[in-house]
Order: sequence, then structure tokens, then C-alpha cells
Amino acid sequence: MAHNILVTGGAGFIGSHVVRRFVQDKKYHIVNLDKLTYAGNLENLTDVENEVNYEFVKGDISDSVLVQKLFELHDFEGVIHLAAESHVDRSISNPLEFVQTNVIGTVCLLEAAKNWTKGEGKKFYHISTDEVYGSLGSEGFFTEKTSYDPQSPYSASKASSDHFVRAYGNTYQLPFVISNCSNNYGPNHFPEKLIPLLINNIKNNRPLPIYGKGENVRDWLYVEDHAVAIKLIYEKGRIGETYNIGGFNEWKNIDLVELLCDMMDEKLGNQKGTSRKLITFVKDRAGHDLRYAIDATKLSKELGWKPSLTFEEGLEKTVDWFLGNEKWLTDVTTGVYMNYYEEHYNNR
Ligand code: NAD
Ligand code: TDX
Repeated sequence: MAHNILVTGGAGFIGSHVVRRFVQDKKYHIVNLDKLTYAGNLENLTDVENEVNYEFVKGDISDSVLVQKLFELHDFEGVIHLAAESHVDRSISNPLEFVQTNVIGTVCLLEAAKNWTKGEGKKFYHISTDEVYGSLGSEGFFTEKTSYDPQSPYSASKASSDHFVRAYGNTYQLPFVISNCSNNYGPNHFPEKLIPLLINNIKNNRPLPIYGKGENVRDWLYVEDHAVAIKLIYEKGRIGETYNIGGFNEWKNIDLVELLCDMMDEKLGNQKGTSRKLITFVKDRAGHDLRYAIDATKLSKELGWKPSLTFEEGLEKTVDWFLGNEKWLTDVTTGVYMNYYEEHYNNR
């Protein structure tokens, strides 16, 4: 009998890498439930769409009738929940959408999963973010014991969803596991986020908008390394536990931007320094968290995980992917994307 898993948000950036990794392992049967919002894209999954152990369902995680029906139909052994509104800037202009999907949508899934909590070997795996821990000063790391202190509507909605998952564990004995990961980057990254936005703008000779002074720090992880960690945690992570996932790879935004500019100049055959001239400091993000840094020791000690690539290697793979997938980039940056872009960046 196949091991049925419901993956939510599998057409998004991280979700598509997770789906691919699980579909390659034929003991699993994957049902991918995704609403196909602006961030969901079936082009991310063309290589797996015809696999016999893969099925796509277009739908909303907050549609409790649909979710319940899927649980009755498939007898899921597990849920890997990635569906979310994921962009901090959008959460600042439209917080309610984040509550609807990230909080209410998560509770709808939990309600359906509640019915199988008595079953042996089930697992509800909730994918979350390091942003729930708030912002660090120049020292220290987030561990699994760090208190929650979310600062943006996005992180508040993710923190809330984490709390609901733990509450279902405590109240209804839902067998859950949670992981909180740092900033991902890599192929299929939607170009509203820093790295793919910069790649797209350099390609099109457009200004590179850097919030504030570019002094904020993020810990970057290649998306495939996150997908590997997710499979490991799904298969071996202990019920009721939280695992932090991070790249041990902190970069100040401005340093990252300069590295990327130089790499792009080399790839595009530009004279060194060409892309750096596009750097433009713009109005800061409201409530901009200064620094995130993850201590992933628990995951590496318990499950033997560590990132497989250096940042330079991962960034080069990413740049090559974007330069080699022009159609993908054009498809996602025409139409509504440009409306968003103009609204968000014009006169900033
Ligand atoms: P994304 O925005 O690229 O993709 C989200 C996916 O969820 C899309 O396919 C979208 O169509 C789908 N979706 C949105 N609302 C839905 C709904 N109501 N019902 C069903 N599907 C819906 O996001 P991502 O960057 O791939 O992030 C995936 C998950 O990982 C999120 O939960 C996010 O909070 C978390 N996370 C992301 C990062 C990161 O750096 N991107 C880091 C840590 C954690
Ligand atoms: O145009 C920009 N200019 C800029 O300076 C954008 C889009 C971002 N930035 C800065 C803000 C951040 O300091 O770059 C940094 C990274 O920004 P994002 O790519 O928007 O990511 P971040 O806000 O750090 O959140 C990401 O990591 C954690 C994901 O979007 C979340 O989903 C994840 O949970």
C-alpha cells in the first residue's frame, strides 16, 4: 500500500522542490493541494505532473468541505503543510489575506487531521519560519527554545499557526512536528523576494531597490537543502518536536547584493562594476527586522543534516537557473506582477 501524503502549497517555490523529492521516492503517493495564487505555478512541476504517484488538486486550504473530502478519499498517513501567503511586504499592505490562509487555513487542515489522531504512525508536519522568533541584535542565534516575538503581520500569522498546531497536539493528541527555517533561495523563487527580484532587475537593467541602508542580515539556505531537511524530518523527526533549519550563512543585504551584482556581470559578460551602479537605496520596510540567524544544531545532531552547498555555489546555481529559464521568468513577471511592482516600488 502506498503511503499517502497531503502536501499543501506544492506549486509554490519551496513546495515544488518538496513535492519533487517525495514523488521521486516511489513508496509515497502525493496529493498536492494548492490554490494557485499569484505565487503558485504549475510550470514548477511539469517534470512530475505525469508520475503515477502524483496528483494535483486545485483548491483552498480554508475550504473545510474540500479538505474533509480529501481526507475521506485518501486515508492520508501524513500532511506536509506549506501553503501560505509568504511575502512580508504584502502582509504589510494586506494583513487579512495572511490571517485567512495562514491562520484559518491551517486550522481547517488541523480540524480534518484531528479525526485521524488516534491512528498509529500519522504525522502532521507544519512548515514555518524563523521570523516567528522576531529580530536579533548583532549577537546570538534563534534556538528551538527562543520565545516567540513576531514583528510583522506575516510572522504574526505564522506564529499563530504554529501555536494552533501545538495546541492541537496538546488538546487532541495530534501527532505533529514543526520546523522553522531561515531565508530560502534557489530555482523557482518568485521574483518579489530579494534575490530573484535582483536577478530579474539586473537582467533588465533596472534599479536595484535596497531597503534602508542595506544593513539588515539574513541567513540564507539553498532551497534543495531545505527540501532534504523536510524529507528527513518527515521520516525521522520526533513527534511533538520543533526543528530549526538554517544555512549557518549570514549575509548583510548590501554585501549579498554586491556579490550577486559581480556574479551577474561575469555571467552576462558585462564589465565589472556595471550592475553595482544600479543599486538604489529606497525607503525602508515598515518594522524591518534587523537580523535573523538560526542555530540548527539540534537538527544536525539528531538527524545528521547539514547544508550541502556553500552560498557562492548555491547562488551560482540559482543565477544559472534564472538565466536558463527565461520563459519561466517572463511568464511570472508580466501582467499582475508589474502592477504589484509599480505599486510597491514607484515613488518609494
Ligand atoms: P510561496 O509563496 O512561493 O508559495 C506558496 C504556495 O501556497 C503557492 O503555491 C500558493 O498558490 C499556495 N497557497 C497560498 N494560499 C493558499 C491557500 N489558501 N490554499 C492553498 N494553497 C495556497 O511560498 P514559499 O516561499 O514556497 O513558502 C512555503 C512555506 O514555507 C510557507 O509556509 C512559508 O511560510 C514557509 N517558509 C518560507 C521561507 C522562504 O524563505 N521562502 C522560509 C521559511 C519558511
Ligand atoms: O526589494 C527588496 N529590497 C530589500 O532590501 C526586497 C524585496 C527585500 N529587501 C530586503 C528585506 C530583507 O531584509 O532583503 C531582505 C530579504 O527580503 P525578502 O526576500 O522579502 O525576505 P524576508 O522578508 O527576509 O522573508 C523571507 O524569509 C523568511 C521569506 O519571504 C519568508 O517567507 C520566510 O519566512
